[in-house]
Amino acid sequence: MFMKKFLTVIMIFSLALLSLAGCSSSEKKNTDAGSASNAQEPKEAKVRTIRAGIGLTETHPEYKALLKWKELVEEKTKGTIKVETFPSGQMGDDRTMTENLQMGTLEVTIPSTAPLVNFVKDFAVYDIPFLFANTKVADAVLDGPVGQELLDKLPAANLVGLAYWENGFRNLTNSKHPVANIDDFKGLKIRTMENKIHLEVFRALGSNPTPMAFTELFTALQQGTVDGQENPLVTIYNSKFYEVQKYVSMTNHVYSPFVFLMSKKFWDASTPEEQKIFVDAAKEARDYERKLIRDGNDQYRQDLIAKGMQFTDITPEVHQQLVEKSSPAVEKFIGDGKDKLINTDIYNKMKAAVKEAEAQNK
Ligand code: KDG
Repeated sequence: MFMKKFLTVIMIFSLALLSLAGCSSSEKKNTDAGSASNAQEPKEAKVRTIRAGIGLTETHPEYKALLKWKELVEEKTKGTIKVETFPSGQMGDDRTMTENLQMGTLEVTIPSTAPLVNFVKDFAVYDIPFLFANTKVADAVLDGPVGQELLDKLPAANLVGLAYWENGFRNLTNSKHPVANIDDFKGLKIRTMENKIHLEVFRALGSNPTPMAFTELFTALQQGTVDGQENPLVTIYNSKFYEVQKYVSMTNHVYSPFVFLMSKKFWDASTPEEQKIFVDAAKEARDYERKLIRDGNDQYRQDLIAKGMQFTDITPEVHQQLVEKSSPAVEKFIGDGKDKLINTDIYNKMKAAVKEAEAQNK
């Protein structure tokens, strides 16, 4: 009896020992990274997905450059990050997509700076009409310290700005009549981006502006809810506004930058190596995007004429009148009060940076 009990205890004890040994060897397999046994059974790396949405069409350089960014990121992260792209406002308008980035339900969007003012007001400094005389000045300022200082304000709003891309110099289109003089603005119903300065400037020019999301614009033009809108030629062409607009005026009234935005949630969950890959790729794709737009501008004009649009170039005298009419509209937004959009410090820094860039690009 005693012997039987003794043998049973020994058996249970040895079984327990055996199973313990088995368990520890399999545990070892999983934790011993780089061991020979592990090399035969590689642990699946977790693939993370970036969803990137923009408002413009698949044919627009903004989307082509986004595809380039995707290619660079997927290649450099060796497939551990996958990028899914959504053009033509499939994920909503600039404002909605930016809100979704803040909440972490979308990872990337590339809006104009104008609607971004509703999230970080300092971006309003880019809404000053005729701030940049040409793209050389724009590039120098945007890619320089002042541009970076503004990007550095984004994380406080749960957003991360990787680089500035180009939307471009904006020009007025409408369906009513050629706009060659200030008087021609009178009474025109113009869609503007959702931005207080743009609204005020178009009011000061005598038109009747309405803020509206880009995703609603084509239908609004088609149905005559508005008579006109303003965008760079590249957008007027790729968004087929020539189907619903007749006249283009080369007002070049404001240079519109895009900001390549990433949700802070995704950024914070990425390694420093991945973060560097995101930024480097955003800069490489930026150069590609700017080149596509700039090389294409003359052709867009020809193509829009071929589609039946009538162009009006603005004389230096009318340009001067546009500057004079729009300045007081902007001035009321400059200052240090709570109701102001452009604080004196940013304004002064911007003016100094523009001056320096102009001197260097003479
Ligand atoms: O993808 C960017 C567009 O959504 C938008 O910013 C285009 O300039 C634009 C506008 O007029 O809304």
